[in-house]
Amino acid sequence: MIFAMTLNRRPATTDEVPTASGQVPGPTMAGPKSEDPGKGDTDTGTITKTRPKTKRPSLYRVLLLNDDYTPMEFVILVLQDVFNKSREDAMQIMLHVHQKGVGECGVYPYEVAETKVTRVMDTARKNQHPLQCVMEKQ
Ligand code: TYC
Repeated sequence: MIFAMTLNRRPATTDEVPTASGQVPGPTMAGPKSEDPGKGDTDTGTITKTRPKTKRPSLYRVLLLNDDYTPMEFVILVLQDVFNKSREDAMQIMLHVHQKGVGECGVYPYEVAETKVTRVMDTARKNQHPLQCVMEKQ
C-alpha cells in the first residue's frame, strides 16, 4: 500500500534515512527495465516511495481519584507497587490526589494503562477500600 505524504511530522526511522547518495532506500522502479541504456530508450518509470507502517501508539493517562476512606498508607503502597514510584514520589502523588481530588500516576500505551487500572482496582477491592482508578486518552 502506498501512503500519501502528510504534514504530520514524526521522527524518521532508520529505513527512511537518506543514503549518502541522497536517495531514500527502498524505492522501486515500476515499468519495464531498460536493457541497454543510452540506445534510444524512452522508457519512463515511476519512483514510488514506500514508508514503513510504524504508527506510534496512543497514550493514556492513569488517574487516581480521591475518596474519604482509603488509608493514605494504602495509596502510597499501591503507587509504589503498581506504578513503580519511589516512596517520596508516591507520597507526593497521594497528597496531590488527597488535596485536589484527582492526580496522574503515569502515562502508558492502552494495554499497559488498562493493566495498571485493573491491578489498582483489584487490590483495592480485595482490601475493601473504595479507591478508584481510571484512564483517559491523552
Ligand atoms: N483521602 C484519603 C484519606 O484522607 C486518602 C486518599 C488519597 C484516598 C488518595 C484516595 O486516591 C486517594 N484517608
